[in-house]
Amino acid sequence: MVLPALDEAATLPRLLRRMAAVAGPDLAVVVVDDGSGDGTAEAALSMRGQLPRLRVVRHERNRGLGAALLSGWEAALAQLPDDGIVATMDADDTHDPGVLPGLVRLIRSGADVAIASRFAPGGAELGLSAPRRLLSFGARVVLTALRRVPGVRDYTCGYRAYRCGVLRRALGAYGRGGLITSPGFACTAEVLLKMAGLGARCAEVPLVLHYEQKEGPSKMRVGRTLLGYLHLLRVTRRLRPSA
Ligand SMILES: Nc1nc2c(ncn2[C@@H]2O[C@H](COP(=O)(O)OP(=O)(O)O)[C@@H](O)[C@H]2O)c(=O)[nH]1
Ligand SMILES: [Mg+2]
Repeated sequence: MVLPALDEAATLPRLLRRMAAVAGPDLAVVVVDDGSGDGTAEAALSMRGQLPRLRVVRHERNRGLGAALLSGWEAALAQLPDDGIVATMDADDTHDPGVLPGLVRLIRSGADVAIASRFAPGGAELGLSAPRRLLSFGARVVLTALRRVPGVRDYTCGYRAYRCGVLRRALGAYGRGGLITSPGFACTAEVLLKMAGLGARCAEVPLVLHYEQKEGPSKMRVGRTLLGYLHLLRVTRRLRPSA
């Protein structure tokens, strides 16, 4: 489990407790503290009693979500075989750890990327502002029209599981600096499109996003993420997901 975290000390212990209840104490967790100023790393480490295989990777300065994901994946992949599974989710306790077993089942039954999807039948977004709903819906419509990936409705949710071998192959094919080039949260969609372009099979389970549980401010910068989507459309012009 890889958790990118920027100033999430208030929510991380609660999320990690819920995660341990679902997955058990053997779950390996990598928290990437991306230059937080609120004791995020210490808050995570305080949960090692319940999750002994929890580690923290620290960035001295804030480097952004994409760099945090890459650091977390490298740390996780170093200890996992190709048929292992790496999952990612937000650290703000709006993603239900109860969805995790469904993601793992999808990978075990043949998917390379399993997506917790707000747009799959049974999924929903609760408590999200109108502009934010518009942004995720807009990204869905535009990417479905221009960069459709079979099996995918939700291109931008960060809650996913990846088959390790396929993630490793994507990192090898693009390099660390090439897999993620989009600024802001567009990196989530970029990874998906690039992995699909290498032939990764994608599948979804429904996610009810509990944004009404969000305590602090969102870390998403809307302008930066919009620019990120434009950049993404440019860099994925030649990608052809195989069906
Ligand atoms: N490592 C890292 N994580 C970030 C950064 N920005 C956001 N995050 C994390 O990425 C996840 C998504 O951010 P969040 O505020 O939940 O976005 P929202 O739920 O879409 O409003 C959370 O776990 C954040 O802590 C960043 O610059 N670096
Ligand atoms: Mg979130």
